[in-house]
Amino acid sequence: PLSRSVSMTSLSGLPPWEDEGLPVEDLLLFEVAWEVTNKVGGIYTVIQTKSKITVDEWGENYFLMGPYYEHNCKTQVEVCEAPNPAIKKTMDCLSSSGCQVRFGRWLIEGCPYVILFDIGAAAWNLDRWKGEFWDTCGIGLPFHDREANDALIFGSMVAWFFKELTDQLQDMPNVIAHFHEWQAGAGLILCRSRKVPMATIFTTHATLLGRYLCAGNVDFYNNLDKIYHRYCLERAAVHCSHVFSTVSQITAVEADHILHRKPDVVTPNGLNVKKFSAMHEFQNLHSTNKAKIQEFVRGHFYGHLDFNLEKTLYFFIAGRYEFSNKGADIFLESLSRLNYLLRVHKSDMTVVVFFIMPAKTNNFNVETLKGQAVRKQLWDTAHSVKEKFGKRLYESLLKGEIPDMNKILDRDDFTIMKRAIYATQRHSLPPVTTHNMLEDSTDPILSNVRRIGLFNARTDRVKVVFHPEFLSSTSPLLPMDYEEFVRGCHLGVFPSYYEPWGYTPGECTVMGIPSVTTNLSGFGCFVEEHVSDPAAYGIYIVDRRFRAADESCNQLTHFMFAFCQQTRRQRIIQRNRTERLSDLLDWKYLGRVMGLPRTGSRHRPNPLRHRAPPLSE
Ligand code: G6P
Ligand code: 1S3
Repeated sequence: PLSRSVSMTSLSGLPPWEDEGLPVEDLLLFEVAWEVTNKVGGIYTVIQTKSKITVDEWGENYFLMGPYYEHNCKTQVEVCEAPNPAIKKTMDCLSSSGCQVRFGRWLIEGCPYVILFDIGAAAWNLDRWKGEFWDTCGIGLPFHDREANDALIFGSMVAWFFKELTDQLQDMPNVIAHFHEWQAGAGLILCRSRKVPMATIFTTHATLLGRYLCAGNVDFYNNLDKIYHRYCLERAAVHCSHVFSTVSQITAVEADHILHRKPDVVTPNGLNVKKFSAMHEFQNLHSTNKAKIQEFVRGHFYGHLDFNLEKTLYFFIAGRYEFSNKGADIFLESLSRLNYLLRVHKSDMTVVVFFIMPAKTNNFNVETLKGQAVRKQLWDTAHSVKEKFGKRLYESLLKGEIPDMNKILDRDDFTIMKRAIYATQRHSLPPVTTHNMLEDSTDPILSNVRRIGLFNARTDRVKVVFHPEFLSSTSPLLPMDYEEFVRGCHLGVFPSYYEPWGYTPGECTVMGIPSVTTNLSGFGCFVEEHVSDPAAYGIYIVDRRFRAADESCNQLTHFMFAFCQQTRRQRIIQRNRTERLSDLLDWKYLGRVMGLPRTGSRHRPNPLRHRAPPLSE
């Protein structure tokens, strides 16, 4: 049976349960990750987005395992009894030995079963488990590394669970467990060293060393004591697993060099794509959400609104604030060049660029809030004058007269309007940041804005708005959630340096919004491989691998400048094309086609492997 075999693939290259026709009922599938019900970064998105399609296929035989946190459990999980008797017995066994394990349904699409392990309640075992781990694989975890210690407690409980479970199950059903990232690695190492009869998969979403080496501005020396043992854990998990996978080809190369094992399979990250019944609904959504962004811009740039909003484009970068890993450095440099180009070419286009990256702040700043208040006041004034105007016009028409337009508004009305206009005068430029920054003088975005001088002057064709907080529909400033905001923008710019996959450009794609990515991001490489003319489909790939930084900046500038020269019609056509790529990123497709389109006749042909006609067609 599968659980006793070492190889997860057969001669045909298919997984044994497909090749041998092993029914799903004879298998139990577990996914183990620190981010199950616990959002830290991208792994949460991976698991959450593919849960529906996995439940559709595996039904009652699919379980997620993660750490128990009271708040996460209370807000996301419907606790219930485990319906599978073997799992229930296993949980009872752990509980009677002093561990706390919860079972329930995670309230996301598909409602998968979750098994959550209480790390705190089992912490009294830590010293013993550390000793056992050392005896097993010679990896010692230092006292002060809380994250690694928690990972070991989690792993020890998971391994204990699988030992008990497979004892209960005897031969059937077989157990497959998929572990994600080094935090789940200890469980895998322990299962293998204890010869638990199960098949194991290990996926790394980034390598520890890769991330440290690329970040550049990380305090390397003061983190040295956290790196080596974590690296050992990661590497041991990689080598212990039956099947090792990464989320992209670029991380596969990194893993081969840094972890010394070539991944057996690359499993690109997908999304749960929702199609609208009306084909052009996403274009309408662009329009309505752009209108909301325009309202914000009207307030933020009050007194300086001498640019045409009909000829204004909205670009943005968003994500964790890793200045150089996420490419905010080359983005700013390219914006300065774009500003220059638009000015010398006397372009009538304006670009408003949003940086949505959370930093330490002390709430919104007064100038930004005032902007929205001034806009509101102008709106109220216009509204009350309009009411008066309408009433007088109506009265006059009732008398059968066309009113004298020069007299329909009186002196008071003009006074109110003049006062409202005077209130829009300002003596400072529209602010670059929307919040009071706690580390204003050393903040990397602000420091670079100061260096390149993009201060939102009237002559600037590129304006910058740094919103150092994630978006929320309850914000008094820009009341939109992230999805609405993305839909309202024209271009997402993500010129990352270290990005094993990178969900942000993919999220733009499925919403029909063009984006910029790089050939150092997993997503960028994936698109380069599967779409022959990515730019025509609204995915611009900056070469950060084979070009010097200055050349990459020029390329990015060129992409943005060319984008600014498109007509509205061309943008609409391009958005339609971008949206057509959604299928390629859908788990429905990626979850099934393990080898991707190029690998064989089982897979449907990829319609995107041909050149697209020019945008005017
Ligand atoms: C969508 C709407 C159109 C609108 C256009 C604006 O396609 O359906 O009605 O004109 O967006 O596009 P733009 O690129 O100028 O924001
Ligand atoms: C990682 O999360 P991150 O933002 O730390 O995993 C994500 C999911 O696989 C991936 O998209 C991202 O590039 C990695 O960096």
